[in-house]
Amino acid sequence: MNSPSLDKTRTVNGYLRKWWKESVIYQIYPRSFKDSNGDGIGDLPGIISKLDYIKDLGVDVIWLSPHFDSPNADNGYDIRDYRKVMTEFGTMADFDELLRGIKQRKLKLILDLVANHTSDEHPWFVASRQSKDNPYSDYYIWRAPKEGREPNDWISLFGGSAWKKDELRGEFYLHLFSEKQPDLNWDNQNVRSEVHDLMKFWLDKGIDGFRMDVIPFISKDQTFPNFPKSDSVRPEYIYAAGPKLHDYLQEMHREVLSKYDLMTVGEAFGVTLEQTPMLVDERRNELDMIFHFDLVRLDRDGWRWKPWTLPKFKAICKRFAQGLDVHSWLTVYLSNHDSPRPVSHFGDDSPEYRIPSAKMLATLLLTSKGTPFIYQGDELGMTNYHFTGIEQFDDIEAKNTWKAEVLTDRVSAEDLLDHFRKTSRDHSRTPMQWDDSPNAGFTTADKPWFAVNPNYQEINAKQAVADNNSIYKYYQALIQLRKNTPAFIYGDYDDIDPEHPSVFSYTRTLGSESYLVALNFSRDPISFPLPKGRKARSLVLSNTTTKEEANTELRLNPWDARIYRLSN
Ligand code: TEU
Ligand code: CA
Repeated sequence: MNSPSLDKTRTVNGYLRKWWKESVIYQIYPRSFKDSNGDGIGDLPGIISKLDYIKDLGVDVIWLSPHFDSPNADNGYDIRDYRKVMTEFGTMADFDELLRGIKQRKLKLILDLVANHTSDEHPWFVASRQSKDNPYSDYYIWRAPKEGREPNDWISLFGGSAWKKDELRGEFYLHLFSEKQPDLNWDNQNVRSEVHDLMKFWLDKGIDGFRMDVIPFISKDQTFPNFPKSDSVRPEYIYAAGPKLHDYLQEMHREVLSKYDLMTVGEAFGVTLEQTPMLVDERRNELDMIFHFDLVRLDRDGWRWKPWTLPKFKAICKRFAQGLDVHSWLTVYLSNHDSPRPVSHFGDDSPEYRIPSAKMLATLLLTSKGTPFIYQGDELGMTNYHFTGIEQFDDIEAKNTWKAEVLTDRVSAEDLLDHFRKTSRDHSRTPMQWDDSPNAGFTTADKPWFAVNPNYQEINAKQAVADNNSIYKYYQALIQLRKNTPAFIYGDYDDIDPEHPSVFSYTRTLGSESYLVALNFSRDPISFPLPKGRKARSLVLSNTTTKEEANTELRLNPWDARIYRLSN
């Protein structure tokens, strides 16, 4: 923490100080980040070549999406060997060099622990399906047919049943994701010990923690009741409420996490705000923080898109910023490898407003309450991709949903494509745009593994780093501001006008320091009255050239973002 006012304190505003509460985290999806050997696929040496770019942005921690050996049914979230680097990404020597480069730059590295399931090509599963009485038979969840059918009505989050009949073993196995991602049986102590051991393997190399993939799903009610009759409960809320989740996380904390100075962040699809302290209250010794999905999926109904409003968006932000006590910490994110690009999702990716709206969203991300996560390319204002046909999609979730919905004539191809154009995970997986050379400098191959967004000629890192008014430069300024302003980290949050249809304005207050953030989520110029008795003493940062020193009201331009120091 650069701020001198915090150097010596152990608690701030009632919060215990921790390095991961004061960090800004940058997520890398290795397949799409940088290709170093011309095979069209991103790799670890490619990341090494861009560590200075990441360091210069000002972030503190890198979250690396899975780099482990995988057949890539789900781009690495289907692990075949937890102790081997995926061949396309390089070697263990490359990993060791990457970690050295990260440490040399005083950055930290967290890895993606995918332990709810493995690949069906993992040796454990290959053995498990051979028979019902070998040492690996119970590493996964097998059930006999029930009246010749699936054991219950659970569905895969990628479409279709969550049960697959294995002809070799003659039983069904559970897969909450694709058929090539069989769920591990965490009720089996041997499975838990195997996971603890693989965690230690990487921790002993010197990594600084884990992002834990769908970790709340690991415990299942193994009587496997059907879904509750009311179809209002989405499957993820059932899957995230297993009976022994907290036992297994506390055991993991005892056996592994407590032995290292690390951070953990659980991907908590299906966990409510009310359930959050059970997972992250520091006195429970489970996880440090979790990702919620309420904000990034406020416009979602399963795979379907639905309209959203700013008051609804703000209500979610307020609920989370004010809904936890000092013993629980939050994450803040607007995107990752599973979501559309923020400037297309929540901003305005038109040529006229892409830059101000991307900066406006960055202002929200970096002045909110909770550890901010930046997804690769968002610092450039990368946009969604203009998909025109299902054949352009790579994501197994898109392909399986297409099979389950269109090939069964439940919905029309055009209808599903309309939704995918707004919601698909593939939007965030187009290659990072480094410069205006062919394939955006991502690869020298003629054909990258996935299509490069054709707007790379205007939107690329080379241009951004050279342009003082770029989104990248604005992210740099915001990150520095956050690090030098404890109020943005530990300060109280208050929404100034929750019902305003277009302006999101809130304060962050720590002791005598108080800041006002005003964000215009629209193309309309708006006059926004300041709260009674509060004067904006000085403009700290804005995404435009305005110098407006406000007293009683702000005249906000389209997609304006302003940060003012308030005088009490
Ligand atoms: O995601 C879990 C998950 O549920 C999200 O992918 C998303 O909510 C889902 O696509 C439903 O719309 C994690 C990883 O982040 C994701 O990339 C993996 O595909 C998934 O788990 C399985 O490992
Ligand atoms: Ca490569």
